[in-house]
Amino acid sequence: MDDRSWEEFLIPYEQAVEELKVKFRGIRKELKKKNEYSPIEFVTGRIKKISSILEKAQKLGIPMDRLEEVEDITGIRIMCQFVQDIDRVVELVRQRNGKDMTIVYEKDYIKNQKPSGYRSYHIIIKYPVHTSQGEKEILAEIQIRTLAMNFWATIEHSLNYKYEGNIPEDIKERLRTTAEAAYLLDTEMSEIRDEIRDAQQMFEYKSNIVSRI
Ligand code: 0O2
Repeated sequence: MDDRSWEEFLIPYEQAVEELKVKFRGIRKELKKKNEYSPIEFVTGRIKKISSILEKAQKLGIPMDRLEEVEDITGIRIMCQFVQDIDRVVELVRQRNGKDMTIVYEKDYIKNQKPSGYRSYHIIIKYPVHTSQGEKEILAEIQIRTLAMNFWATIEHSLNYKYEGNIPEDIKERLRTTAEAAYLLDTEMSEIRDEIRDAQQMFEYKSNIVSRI
C-alpha cells in the first residue's frame, strides 16, 4: 500500500478513536458535574503505527487484503484510580453492548497476568463509523487499567521498544519485581480507598467554592 492508500484505510479508525475518546471522557464529565465519583480518571487513544499493524498481521498470518482483522488498530485506554473502578468501567462498556458498540470478546489480564508482569482488562469491540462512503464497522480495543498498571506498562513498552522486543534477562527480572510492586500499590490503595475518596471530595468541594469566589 502506498502512503495515500494507508491514509484512506486509516480514516475510519482515526474517526473511531476521536468518537470513543469523546464518549468515555463524556462519562467522566457528566459524573463530575453531578458531583458523583467517576471510575474513569482519564482517557487516551491512539492509532496503531503502520509498522506495528504490519508486524501484527504477519505474526497472526493475516494477509494484506484483510488488515481490518487486526483488532487494535484503534486503541482506547481508560485509566482508573482503583482496581474496583475497572469493574465499574467494564460494566459501563457492557451496558452499551448492542447499542453504539458490540462486544466481540474480553481478555482479563488482571486475573491472568501476562508472564511479562502486564496487567490490564481488554475489551475488543465492533464499532460503526459513518464516513462519506457510508457506514463501516471497524474493530477496536479498549484497555482498562489502573494508574499503577499504566505506569508499569508504559515503562515496559518503552523498554521493549528500545531493546526491539528482546529485553535482557536481568532487566526482565527487575520488571517482574516492579510489576509486583505496582500490584501491591493497587492493593494498598484499594484498602484505603474510602479515605482517599473522602479527601478528594473535600478537596474538590473547596476548589469549587474558591473558583466561584
Ligand atoms: P502498540 O501499537 O505498540 O500499542 P500476545 O502478545 O499475542 O500475547 P496480544 O494478543 O498481541 O498478545 O495482546 P493484545 O491483548 O491484543 O494486546 C495488545 C496490546 O496490549 C499491546 O499493544 C499493548 O498495548 C498491550 N500489551 C499486551 N501485552 C503487553 C505487555 O506485556 N506489556 C505491555 N507494556 N503492553 C502489553 P502493542 O502490540 O504493544 O501495540
